[in-house]
Amino acid sequence: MITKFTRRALLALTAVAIAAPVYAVDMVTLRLSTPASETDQRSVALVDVFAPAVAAFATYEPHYNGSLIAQGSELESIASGDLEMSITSAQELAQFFPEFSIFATGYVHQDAAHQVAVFNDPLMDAFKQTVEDELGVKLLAVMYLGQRHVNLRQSKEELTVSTPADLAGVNLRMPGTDAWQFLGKALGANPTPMAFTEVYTALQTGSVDGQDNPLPTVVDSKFYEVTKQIALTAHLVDLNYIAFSKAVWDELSEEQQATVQAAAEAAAESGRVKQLEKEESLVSFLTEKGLEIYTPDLAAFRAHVQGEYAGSKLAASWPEGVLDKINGLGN
Ligand code: KDO
Repeated sequence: MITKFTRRALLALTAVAIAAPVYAVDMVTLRLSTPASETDQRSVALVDVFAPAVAAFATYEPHYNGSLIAQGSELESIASGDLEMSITSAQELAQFFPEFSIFATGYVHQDAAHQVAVFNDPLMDAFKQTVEDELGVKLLAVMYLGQRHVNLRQSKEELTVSTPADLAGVNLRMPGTDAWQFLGKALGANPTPMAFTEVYTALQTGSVDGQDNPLPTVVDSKFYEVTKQIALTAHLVDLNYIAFSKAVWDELSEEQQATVQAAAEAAAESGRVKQLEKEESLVSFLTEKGLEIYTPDLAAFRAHVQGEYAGSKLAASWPEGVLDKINGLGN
């Protein structure tokens, strides 16, 4: 089911991309747009692992910090033939296909390995096929972003986060799609939609009270300079998908397609390993920077978040039985 964009509009976009290929057959340029920085582990993995693997027939051209396409518009750009790649999220896909919100739901994915098992399981086939058929986008591999936690400007003395009730009235920046905003409310906060590239300044000036992201992002984007505490809510084991233009894919030989697929999987694996290492080591780095880091009442957060999703409009879009299958792939 498509919500924000009509099926006809999507087909028109993908028709343009298919009818007007602008790529040389022997050498293609693969522009990737992401709000992430150049030093984010996903960006690094794509440059270090993906780019050299496809170099015989493709020039990889990344654009960081949302400098080419604004966060959230990348999928439309791929569909219309204006972009070849992005690191997209389930939340962004849910704007087109609400059933993707299942992968953006709090406390569903358990860890990085669970994400991979889910992505490679036959349960994903219908999801991937819909995106390919209706948006002209191939989802090649799943990238690990990490466990998202609540990161606030207030000190722990000013506000200690034990349960969702403690986040009442807290102006928490979340990315600007429905699935993200729902998660922010489910956490008990007052979510404020905002592009990633604006978060540092918003924290600095106090136009928001906090943000949620994994520890490697807090460090990479220097949010620790403008915040005082992190409550380790682990409310979302967050993922991104390597999104690739189907129109470009169809220009490639079978051998080149296999190379692109393998390169994407290898980059995702490399980024995952490094991101997991960073998550392990960064608590001490952030503590040294003066942040108070502590674990709230996780059972209370989990129960509250799961209660908010149960019976929600989002949950109504999830295909029958998929949540059970996802849970069955976990520990
Ligand atoms: C963010 O905007 O908070 C977020 O973490 C959402 C992710 O889906 C991803 O887009 C990420 O930003 C960017 O890649 C920047 O790291």
